[in-house]
Amino acid sequence: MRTQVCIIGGGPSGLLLSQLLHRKGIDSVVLERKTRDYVLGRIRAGVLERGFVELMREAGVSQRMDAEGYVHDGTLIAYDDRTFRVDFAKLAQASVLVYGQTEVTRDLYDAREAAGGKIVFNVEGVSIHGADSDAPYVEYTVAGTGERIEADYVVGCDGFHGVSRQSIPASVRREYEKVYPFGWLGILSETPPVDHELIYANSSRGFALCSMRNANLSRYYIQCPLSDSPESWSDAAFWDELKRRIPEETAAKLITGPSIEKSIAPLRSFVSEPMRWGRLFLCGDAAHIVPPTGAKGLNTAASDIHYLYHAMVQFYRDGEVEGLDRYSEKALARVWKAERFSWWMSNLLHQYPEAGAFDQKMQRAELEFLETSEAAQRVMAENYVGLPY
Ligand code: RFL
Ligand code: PHB
Repeated sequence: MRTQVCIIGGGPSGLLLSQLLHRKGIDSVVLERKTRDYVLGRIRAGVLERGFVELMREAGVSQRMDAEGYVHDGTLIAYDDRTFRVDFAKLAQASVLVYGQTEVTRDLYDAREAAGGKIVFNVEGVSIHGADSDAPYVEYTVAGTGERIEADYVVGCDGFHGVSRQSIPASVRREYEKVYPFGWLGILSETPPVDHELIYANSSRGFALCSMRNANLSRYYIQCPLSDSPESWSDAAFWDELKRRIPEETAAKLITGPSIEKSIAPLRSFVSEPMRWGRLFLCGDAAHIVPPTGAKGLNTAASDIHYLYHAMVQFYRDGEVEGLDRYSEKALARVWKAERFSWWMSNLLHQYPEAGAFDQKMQRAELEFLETSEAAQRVMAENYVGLPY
């Protein structure tokens, strides 16, 4: 088989790129290791930056998102017995949209299928060859049969555990990593959200986040030790712990119910440079990971897609390779700023087991400064709604 762009990974990055390219008449094939239902069963991001929203519109898949997404003009931050609001609309003249990654991915699958897009599910043993030549190709097996796809370019959208990053020789790759000494235990429940905005809470018992998907679907997280397992947390124990970590008046109005999903995510900051090697490009979690605290993971994947999509259009339309040549540099410049913001917000809100009395005072001073300084809140607002592409 031959295509113009072979995309490895059918998560949001791969599907969005495939759909955007399709709209410009550029052909692609998406190879996905799992099934569509499996991908849609992963509960992940919930907050979309304006740049992501624009890309979905450009991809022609924004109808449901525009109708059902919730515009958030600010967020609440709670610590001790205090709560303050960071007003995105006032400080950054922008907002974010609450619309789940599951829905984004579903809309993209529907659009690719409606357009007859080629997505191969259940692929195994994907390997990339000749990325440093003019004739790259990808090999894989599906249902026991070996297949080969020749392409102009290969794009690795296969997440943190994919094969694409590993296909770049170790002598070329430079990796930067920070692993945090805790995880997030998250639950999804068919209950109304406790507030119409998100609440990020720093409590002496650990971080908590009240988030949502829609008017009757809530998403809550609490910081937990990495040694915990979801099975060791009953729903009742989760709700009790969450209530202890959020402001009293919020806890009093929290509506609880059975969880319909419960999982633990480790927190990690990670960047692999460069994001291009020959004719192989990396996008999204394949190249970088952020802790979820600033809601930047999916959004940073989208900014990679933005740069690569425009570079590919420039190449196929005008024969111009400048955008492709500068992809890694441009994407990484924005990636590192999202890394900085997520790291800062994680440090601000979690209890670190190794933190001494001095570190605790620093965290408290930072929270008080953020509460009282409009300049500090503007910095947060600008980053939260998403830096310009
Ligand atoms: P994905 O979503 O991991 O998709 C990669 C796809 O590639 C497939 N794959 C392969 N296919 C073929 N061959 C192989 N060898 C393959 N290896 C892997 C996988 O099956 C998969 O379908 O990466 P992508 O597309 O780059 O998207 C990235 C986002 O999923 C991720 O950044 C976000 O979910 C992170 N994230 C959040 N991001 C936000 O912007 N806002 C948020 O509010 C937010 N909250 C979160 C999050 C991530 C979380 N977890 C669980 C990690 C909350 C959580 C709890
Ligand atoms: C979520 O709703 O899953 C969510 C929201 C905000 C974050 C992280 C996750 O910072």
